[in-house]
Amino acid sequence: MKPNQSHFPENFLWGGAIAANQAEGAWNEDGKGPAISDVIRNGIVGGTFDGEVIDGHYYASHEAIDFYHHYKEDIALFAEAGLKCFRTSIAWSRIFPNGDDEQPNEKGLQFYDSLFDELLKNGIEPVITISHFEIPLNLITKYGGWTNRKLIDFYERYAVTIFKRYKDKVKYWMNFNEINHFHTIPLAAGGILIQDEETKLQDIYQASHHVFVAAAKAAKHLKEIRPDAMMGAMLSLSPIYPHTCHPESVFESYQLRRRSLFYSDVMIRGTYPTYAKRIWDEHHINVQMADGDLELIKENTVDYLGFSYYRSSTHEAGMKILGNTGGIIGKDNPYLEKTDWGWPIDPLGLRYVCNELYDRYEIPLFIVENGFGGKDEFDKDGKIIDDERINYIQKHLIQLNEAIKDGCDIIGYTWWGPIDIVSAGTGEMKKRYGFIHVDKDNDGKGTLKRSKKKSFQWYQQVIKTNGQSL
Ligand code: BGP
Repeated sequence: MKPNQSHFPENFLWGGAIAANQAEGAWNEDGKGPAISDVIRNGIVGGTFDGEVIDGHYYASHEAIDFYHHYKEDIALFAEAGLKCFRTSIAWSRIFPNGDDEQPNEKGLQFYDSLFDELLKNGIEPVITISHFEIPLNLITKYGGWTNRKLIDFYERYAVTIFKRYKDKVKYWMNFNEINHFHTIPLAAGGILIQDEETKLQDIYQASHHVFVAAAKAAKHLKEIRPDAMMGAMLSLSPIYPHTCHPESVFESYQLRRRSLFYSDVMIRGTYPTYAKRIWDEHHINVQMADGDLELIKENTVDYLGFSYYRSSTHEAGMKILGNTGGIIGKDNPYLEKTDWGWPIDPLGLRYVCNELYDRYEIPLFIVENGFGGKDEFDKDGKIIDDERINYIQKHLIQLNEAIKDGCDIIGYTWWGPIDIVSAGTGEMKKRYGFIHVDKDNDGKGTLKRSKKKSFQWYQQVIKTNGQSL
């Protein structure tokens, strides 16, 4: 890109993003309690829920890449790459091991003090997700997850604790990771154990309401504790294209898309969208609300919209429409190449979605996840030449630059998994996203040694030139 073609703003937040449960490991150290992610086999979100840790089974989150003990060395590499920001989550179960404890776990708090200090020392701005697929297990087994209104109080206590503790270290927050996945992975995203398909949507919308109230309370506290802090929503917002131009296909895709924006509509506009009534009526859903809930939601909206973008999806008339969804692939799109995991590669879709979201909400957008999950091999010289990954990111960043030129206010971009981490969907290590390789395989074997891939230097250049080297 020639200098005059790059439109990334001066203070653009170039970064990387991970989640505690996919990276930290140390699942039962220093007082941490078990979280949902610690008892799912064959995946962090998509596998089998054991309900407790069963001896002899391998749980990918237990060691992960042991970021808990390696963060200093990892942050040194992030700093060398030139990251301006780093997104991670706080593990709720480190701070409140059972979720309903009266007092926080001091050792858990200390860990994040050290982590944030290390980032700041290296000139890297922390961007923090409060809850990323990692609800303390007790809140699920004892209370039934977010379907229970009590979770609002537990989350509020947790949020206030971390806001007070880290107010001088963290400015950028996100309330929940991808809660629109309540519809596709209700257990991992919302601690919702679906007992009965008949009442599934009732449970999901009730849980969603609780999450909206909790998010509003958190936003309110944050502004009181640190007025210049920024609270964001974080959703999975892949665009949905009609598979054909048949009007039914076009209309259903539009309808599906509107419904997949339900969560951002509520958290950004502060009101339930008009289409909610029809969904609720048709599915006999009755959402219980307490006095004052709607006012609270109205008065405490988010400051920016964070979202993940990996791929687009297509919809054909007559395909089952869930009440709402995000991140599904839908019908095969013959125009797009796919990753080894079958995810369609669609850089223009990123420009499309930025324009769509900015037109709808007119608040800053932050791409907090984008990346290429692929298999990496060392070549005969002991190097990983990950040109496919570079290609993927480059094409997406070029489209992001176009979206900025289109007029969208985009404040940052965080590469998903700057260092290889455990895949949320499958629990594999083999599905790698990083520009830093970690020596660990799917069975948990390996030295955990970190090494740079070709994409390390490439991204370093991109950041250094503020996108001009693209
Ligand atoms: C998002 C999640 C992440 C992450 C990513 C990639 O939905 O927020 O936690 O893992 O998807 O998915 P996967 O790890 O399954 O490749």
